[in-house]
Amino acid sequence: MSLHDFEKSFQNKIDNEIKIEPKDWMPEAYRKTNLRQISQHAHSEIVGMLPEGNWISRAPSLKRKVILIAKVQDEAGHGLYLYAAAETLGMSREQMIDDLNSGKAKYSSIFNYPTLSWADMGAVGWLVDGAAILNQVMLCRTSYGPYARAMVRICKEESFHQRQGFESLLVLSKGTKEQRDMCQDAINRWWWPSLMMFGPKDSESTNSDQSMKWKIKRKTNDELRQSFIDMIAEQIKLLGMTLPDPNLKWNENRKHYDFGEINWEEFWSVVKGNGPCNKQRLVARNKAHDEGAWVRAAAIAYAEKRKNKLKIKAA
Ligand code: BYC
Repeated sequence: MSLHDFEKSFQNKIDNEIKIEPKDWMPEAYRKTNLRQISQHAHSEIVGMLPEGNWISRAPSLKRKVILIAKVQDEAGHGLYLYAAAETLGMSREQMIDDLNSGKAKYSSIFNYPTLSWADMGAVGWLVDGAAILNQVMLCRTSYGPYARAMVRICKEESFHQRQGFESLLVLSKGTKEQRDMCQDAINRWWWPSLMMFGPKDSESTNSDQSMKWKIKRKTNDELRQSFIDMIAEQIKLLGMTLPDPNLKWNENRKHYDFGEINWEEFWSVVKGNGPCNKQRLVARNKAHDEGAWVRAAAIAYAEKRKNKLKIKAA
């Protein structure tokens, strides 16, 4: 078969909703795009543990502490499923982690913002996990098999994360004036960065067109962002709080909420490494990696020992 035939049969599979599997032929650019997106996604889950981990020791009750620990552990699990999916595309986990720790690899802009109060745990759950899940429900149907299957498991946990975030804010919204103020302040600070999670506007999105043709993405950045705004603009009414956007208004013609301009300068500055916590996040990841060296060495030594034992048994 010629290269043209391979490409044709590959696109046919995509058009007919047949998943692409690791051993199937795929265009090099498809492999690279998936590797880029899945590894960035894995890094986001791992770095995403830091802003929430910050509050584990200060959770206001045992119940909240247990929930938060479980949630942070879930994020670690999501990172591991995703690294495993990315490894099927030919890059080692060590290389991916080196790229994260050296600052070469991207991860979601959202995790470069600080978590300043307890209400931030609710706002992260409701808004950040809420944005993540809209994107990830779409990714359950992505064309690359290992990524789609990882997403199914992740989405089950993520929807629980979002509900617990909302419930936590609901309690604060019915509390004292200080608690209500803290709730509103957290929403004010996390709203715009959450909208940036969906990526640049479609007109500025370099990867979207090709990723839509390959069904890596099924919806564009702007489509998902609009669904998120429509959902949150309704849910916030239940909290009795407001979103910090004077231009947020239901548009009867479009059947969607209109919203104000996102600060794209801020978004690109954060993506390029100049957000409020970029440096802090990389320092924390590098420290954890260095301090975990003995665990990796012990795991390798144990695996070797087991292998030798099995060899002796077989002989
Ligand atoms: N932050 O062409 P575009 C979670 C980059 S974590 C940083 O539209 P694409 C959770 C983009 O990489 C969930 N960079 O890109 C964990 C590209 O640069 P490169 C994280 C961004 O890939 C703990 C350039 O901008 N979710 O749930 O077609 C606690 C142009 O953009 C961002 C995922 O990772 C950003 N926000 O679309 C709580 C979902 N946006 O790579 C919660 C998987 C864009 O060409 N990823 N860039 O140098 C995706 O669905 C897509 O990658 C995106 C972007 C929609 C994010």
